[in-house]
Amino acid sequence: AAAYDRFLDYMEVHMFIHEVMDTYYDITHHLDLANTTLGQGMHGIKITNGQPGQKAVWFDCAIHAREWLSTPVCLRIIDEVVANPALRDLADWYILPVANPDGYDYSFTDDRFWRKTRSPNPDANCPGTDPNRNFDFLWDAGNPTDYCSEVYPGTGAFSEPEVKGIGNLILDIADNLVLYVAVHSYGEMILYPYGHTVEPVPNVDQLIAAGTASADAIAAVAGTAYTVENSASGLYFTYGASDDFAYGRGAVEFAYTFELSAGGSGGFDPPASQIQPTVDEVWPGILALVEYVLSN
Ligand code: 0X9
Ligand code: ZN
Repeated sequence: AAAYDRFLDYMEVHMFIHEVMDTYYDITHHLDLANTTLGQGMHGIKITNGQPGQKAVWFDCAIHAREWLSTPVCLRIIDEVVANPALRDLADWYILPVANPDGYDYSFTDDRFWRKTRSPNPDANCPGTDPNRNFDFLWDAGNPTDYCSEVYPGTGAFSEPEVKGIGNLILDIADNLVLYVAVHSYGEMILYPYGHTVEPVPNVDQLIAAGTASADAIAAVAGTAYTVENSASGLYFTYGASDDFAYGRGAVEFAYTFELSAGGSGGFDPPASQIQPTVDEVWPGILALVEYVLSN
């Protein structure tokens, strides 16, 4: 099992994925994703019982570098699914524990609160693109020279190789994919599409019902109250986010962004002691969500 008493750096996450693949070689596959801007491999895992045509569910974590609490949630999902054959009979599981490796590294080495990728910009003082504004669905240039913005969306949709790789893999598996989840921090929210409008989507009732089943399962553990909300009304307006991409491109019927609990001085820097209680309450929420989606 992964360590939940401290935050793992990217090298350690990489090693963990490979340990899991060595131990469970008959039920795991390495995800085929592009290299990062700085040339690092992206390390995600598919866990499957091997039966063709099963429905599939997707989880990615730490697409925002500083949101360290999200990665252990992805690691916990891996630990659960390799240990429980019944979970593999429910669905094929696609899990990407660090979706922005270059930024994640930088948040360990230089700037704890780094959010974006590390791709160069014309302003050398302000590198990086917000990967969660870079997906190819209603991508919006905003102010195209505002490189220093924390939500700078890049020079075009999919300008970031990490984002392009994730987006294209999601489209590749769309026939089987039913659920997309991005794990972020912070806010104790389960957000559903869209981020660009408060107008209800066609299956909004189902999205709320599944999200509420998840929130109820989380609350049952230790009382933490996640709210279930439309992204645009619950948070703010966005374009080019991953959940809206997966939903809007028709890859899934259910798409969510989980915002975990805050911690530390800046909300994004909880102490390591917060990892275990977080994964202990969020895993039941993930399981309830998957069970709801697959039975509806
Ligand atoms: O703004 C974001 O990308 C996410 N919040 S965070 O504080 N982790 O940066 C929320 C994304 C929610 N989804 C959409 N707006 N589509
Ligand atoms: Zn985030």
